[in-house]
Amino acid sequence: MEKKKFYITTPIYYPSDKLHIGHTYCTVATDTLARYHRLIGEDVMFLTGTDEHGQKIEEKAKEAGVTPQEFVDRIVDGPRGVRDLWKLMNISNDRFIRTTDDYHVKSIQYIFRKMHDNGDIYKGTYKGKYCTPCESFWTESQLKDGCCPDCGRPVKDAEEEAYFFRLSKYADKIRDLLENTDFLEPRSRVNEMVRNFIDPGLEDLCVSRTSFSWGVPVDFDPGHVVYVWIDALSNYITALGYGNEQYGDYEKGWWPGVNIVGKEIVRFHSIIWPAMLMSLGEPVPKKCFGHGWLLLDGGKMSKSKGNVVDPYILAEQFGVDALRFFLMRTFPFGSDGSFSNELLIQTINTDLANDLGNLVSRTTAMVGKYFGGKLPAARRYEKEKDDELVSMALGLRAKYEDAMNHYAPHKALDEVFKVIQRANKYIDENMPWALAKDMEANGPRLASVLYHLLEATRICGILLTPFMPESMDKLFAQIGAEENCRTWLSAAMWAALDGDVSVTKGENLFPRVDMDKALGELEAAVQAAKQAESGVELEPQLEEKVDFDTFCKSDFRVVKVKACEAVKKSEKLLKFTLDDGTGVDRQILSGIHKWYEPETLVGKTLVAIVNLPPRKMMGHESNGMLISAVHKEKGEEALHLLMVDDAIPAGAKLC
Ligand code: ME8
Repeated sequence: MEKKKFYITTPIYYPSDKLHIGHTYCTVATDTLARYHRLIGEDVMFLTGTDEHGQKIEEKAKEAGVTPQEFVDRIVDGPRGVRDLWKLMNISNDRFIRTTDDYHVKSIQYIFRKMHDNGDIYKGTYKGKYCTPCESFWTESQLKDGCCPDCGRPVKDAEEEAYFFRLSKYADKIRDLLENTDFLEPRSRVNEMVRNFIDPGLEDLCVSRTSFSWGVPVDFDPGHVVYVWIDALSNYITALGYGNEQYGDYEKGWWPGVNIVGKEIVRFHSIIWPAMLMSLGEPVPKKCFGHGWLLLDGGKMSKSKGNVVDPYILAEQFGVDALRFFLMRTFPFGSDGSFSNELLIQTINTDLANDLGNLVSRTTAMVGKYFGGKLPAARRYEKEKDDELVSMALGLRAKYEDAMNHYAPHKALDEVFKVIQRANKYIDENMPWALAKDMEANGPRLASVLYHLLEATRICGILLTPFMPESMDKLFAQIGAEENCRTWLSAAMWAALDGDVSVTKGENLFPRVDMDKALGELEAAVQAAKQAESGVELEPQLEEKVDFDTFCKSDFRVVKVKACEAVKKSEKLLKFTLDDGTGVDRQILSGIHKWYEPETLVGKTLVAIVNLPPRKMMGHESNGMLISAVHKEKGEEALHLLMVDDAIPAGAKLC
């Protein structure tokens, strides 16, 4: 019998900045689901890739003094680039698409022409608003406080000859798709889409640009490039061979697939993308799942928040599987969640070191200690003591399956950990160490207890494989589970392990993390990475995505420099004593020694953000950050502290 096909995709990453833990979250989640579908026996095609065109990339490449192609090549294939990160994170994608790949470009031209020829793309003049960082066109009515409703940044007026896609024609069909099918999940996103976009009336969408050139050219009208979202969304079918000869998989039952996307791009995936497919006469995706955001300090993550959220640093410090697990365990898929290093360490210690790690190490150690590593075949089952654990472990697969099929990996993990916790309790209830005191009388019972623990561990291990593939391989090796005991089928079977199974106590799978030590090491790694990066790439403040409400929480004040000195043993840091109008001196450290001698700053009137959490730098506490302007001068980073009129009193609030 032919296996059921399952096609799953992540949104293709937009390489305008470095990848952060938020992107990693999205791709790890999709990988976990892909691995789950392989585990249950489906034929899986998992696609990821990069979305490489658009005005923003063109601008960034210009800033960096390279061609757009060189710019994206470096981010995608360069050291610590996109491919490297997915390799490190053990992402099991079957295909990787780049929208600059020749076959994709060819398909986009085919798709655009087809939609044009069937009357769904027509020429007109575009007058409206454009958000460059988001590559999104907006109508006046869609703006929020005059700014981009997605990122809150200012938009530009735009007017140019352009092609339009008759999105309005598909409004009723899209409404039907959203409201009357389970295409879009979580269901809360349906309301959002219908209320914000369908109810006010779907307008035709501008789908070509003439003011820049880094995109797929419209082959029948040179000078126009295809709107980057038309280009990017199509990747899900061009990667299967739609409109090109590179792959012949489109017709082979892979499409329609499942699109896993972040909530801010649900609009593109649940309205524009299905409408494009309708126009092409192709089936719409089976599912669009819009997951939530990982937040840092209450806002969406972005590069300028710093390297603490650099997935490389976290994976290198805590291990890939621990990081993968944390992302799936802690944040309900579909909702936003607040990331913190402390939470990551707590999760590793509680779930992995204490619960799972202890279960494995205690069980394997006891089989070693009491039976020399090989269980004897003689057993004594005690119904009232064993039944609960056995039935919980046997019932686990169904609960797990239900959660995974409903895109709720966090719930699946909840169920697995209930069994792990029950198994640890079973050790305490049955006290193997007490049984071992009289091996002659209790040997068969002790063997039975340990076998049950191995079996419960084995079942949990199978179900944890999509989350932590490498560690579960190690776990199976320790508990003596051969290939046939690692299958989906055997996850609903008791006594799959040989009666006289051999066990090896191996390395500790998940060592406990010392919170303070780890936080210190993390900070050092972050600083080292920043140092390595500084001068190589300027952090452009314009690229920061901060929504308006978050921005309003920032407290900027005028401050006067009472004293300023260089920090000993630091080449960069200056220590400021500031009058901030409160009557109590404020201390701020700033890495600007390269540009200023401390004595020249005494008496100056500056601007600082004063409500950041305190930070320790070289043993000194810093309470806020001085604001400066940075730019590049002859390839070198230049910095100017923001100085304001001395007539403004200390403590004056900037708003
Ligand atoms: O959107 N938390 O690319 P992208 C959770 N190229 N998910 C996050 C996140 C966060 N803090 N930050 C980003 C694009 N993501 C387009 C997609 S698909 C045809 C084109 C997620 O690099 C984000 O929601 O901006 C998206 O799903 C993915 O990372 C890539 O984001």
